[in-house]
Amino acid sequence: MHGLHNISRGAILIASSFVLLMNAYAADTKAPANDKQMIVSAMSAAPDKVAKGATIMAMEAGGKMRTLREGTNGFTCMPDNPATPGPDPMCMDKNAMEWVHAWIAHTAPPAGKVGFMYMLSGGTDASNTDPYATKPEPNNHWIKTGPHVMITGADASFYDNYPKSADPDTSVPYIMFAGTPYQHLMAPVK
Ligand SMILES: [Cu+2]
Repeated sequence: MHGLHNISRGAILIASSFVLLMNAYAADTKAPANDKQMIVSAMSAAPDKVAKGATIMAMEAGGKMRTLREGTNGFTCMPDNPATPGPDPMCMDKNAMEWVHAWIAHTAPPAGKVGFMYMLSGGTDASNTDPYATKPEPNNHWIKTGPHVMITGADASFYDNYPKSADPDTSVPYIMFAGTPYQHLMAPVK
């Protein structure tokens, strides 16, 4: 009787710590969004009229892109990436899209293709020094930037005009990922 009592107590303890573990997991993992939610998220990155004409694409596991809606104006909007802590939807022109593809694929961005990107939904956080960091670490200079636009793929001489500190003042223009193939201008709009 005693033995059985102990076993069931143990089972309850295991079950309740499992529930705690699952709650902790749920708390720092965003629920997967459906297509409609992803379109709303993606469109929040650009001014209304730009977002309305844009193609909407979502990144699937493994970096594969899926088209949620075809557009007409040459812009592509992508919803918040749930793998990163802050909201980071973005809307970009064709050259910036090629730049993003290069970044995801760890390849060199195409030369001579300056790109433009909106990230108007704000609250974006990222490592300012590691293009592939997904969460804050002791030495990866995790920073937050409000609503901003970005210039990608410009010549080094363009980026040399702006601060390249690892811990920049994000309320004024600065260079993210300075000194890497993915350095780009971050310019706040508010
Ligand atoms: Cu940005």
